[in-house]
Amino acid sequence: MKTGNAKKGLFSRLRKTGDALSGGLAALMGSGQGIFDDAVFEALEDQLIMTDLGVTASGEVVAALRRHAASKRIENLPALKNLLSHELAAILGKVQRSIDIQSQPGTPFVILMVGVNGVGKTTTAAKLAAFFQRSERSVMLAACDTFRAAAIEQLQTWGERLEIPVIAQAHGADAAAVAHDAMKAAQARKIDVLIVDSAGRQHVNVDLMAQLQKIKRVIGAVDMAAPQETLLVVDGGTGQNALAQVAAFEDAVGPTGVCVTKLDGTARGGIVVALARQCALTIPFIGVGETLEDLQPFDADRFARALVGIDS
Ligand SMILES: Nc1nc2c(ncn2[C@@H]2O[C@H](COP(=O)(O)OP(=O)(O)OP(=O)(O)O)[C@@H](O)[C@H]2O)c(=O)[nH]1
Ligand SMILES: [Mg+2]
Repeated sequence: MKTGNAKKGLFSRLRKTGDALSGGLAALMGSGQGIFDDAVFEALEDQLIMTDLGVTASGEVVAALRRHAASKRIENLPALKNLLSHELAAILGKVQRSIDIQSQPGTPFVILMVGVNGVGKTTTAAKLAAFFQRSERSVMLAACDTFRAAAIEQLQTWGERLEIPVIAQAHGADAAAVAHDAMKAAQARKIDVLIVDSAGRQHVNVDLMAQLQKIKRVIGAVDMAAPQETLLVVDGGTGQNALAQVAAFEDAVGPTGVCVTKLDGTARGGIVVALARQCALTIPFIGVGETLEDLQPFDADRFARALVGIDS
């Protein structure tokens, strides 16, 4: 993916949130004529909460803007957007992290995908495979969702499109046994990156967590250092429930990072700020569409600008 396109892409992909915030800000500027009184600040805080930024982060951001406005007049809409994006970027910067693939021949870098049902685990696994392929890494997929009937075929279809091997067993097989097979196969074939898909159920489902723990144990038994990453996938449109999902998975399987998907389909992209503010986990990638190219390494500054509707 070319960087220039990616830059343009993010603004248009986050357009729903960008338009929502930017429209709200324009209305505020109109009403306050650049003079920000309490009523305008309160309205701004409401706008931020509406995009799912969360009450805490919205309050902090508005407090910072208040401090700024006290010392300097905010002249126009671009100035307000700039200030706001700057404040958001300060929060988001803390969770930006790129995944550094360190692998030796015969010791694959293992990424385990986890998350509740329907959030985009399998699609994100395929997008990640394409991402690492673009940097000349050999990739293998493991179909450890043996729970949902069509899950194995879904991953195999991605594997065919990407021309990468998919290790699978029959529907209903022990997911941990598939993980074990995949580890052995990836080692034998000297694969750089093994991406392990898993089944999704609700985060309160005890069986799901037990199965994920078993998958992790089996992977770790083959290579103590693996899985190097356990990525929790959350749907950006789920709202504040995403925070509950993070808490449940943190307790059960200790994710190393969060991938927030479907940010193209929601006007509530502020959830990423809420996650950044309230969770200890980093955000290496975001999903902004259904195709293989629609996965982007998370860039705090660019994301903050797109969120407030700045096209840059
Ligand atoms: N618009 C949009 N759709 C996405 C994105 N990521 C995934 N999807 C779609 O979301 C739907 C579910 O994706 P899956 O990858 O099957 O989700 P999953 O978590 O593996 O689902 P289960 O295996 O049933 O738990 C599919 O239709 C995907 O195309 C995204 O970033 N944007
Ligand atoms: Mg799936």
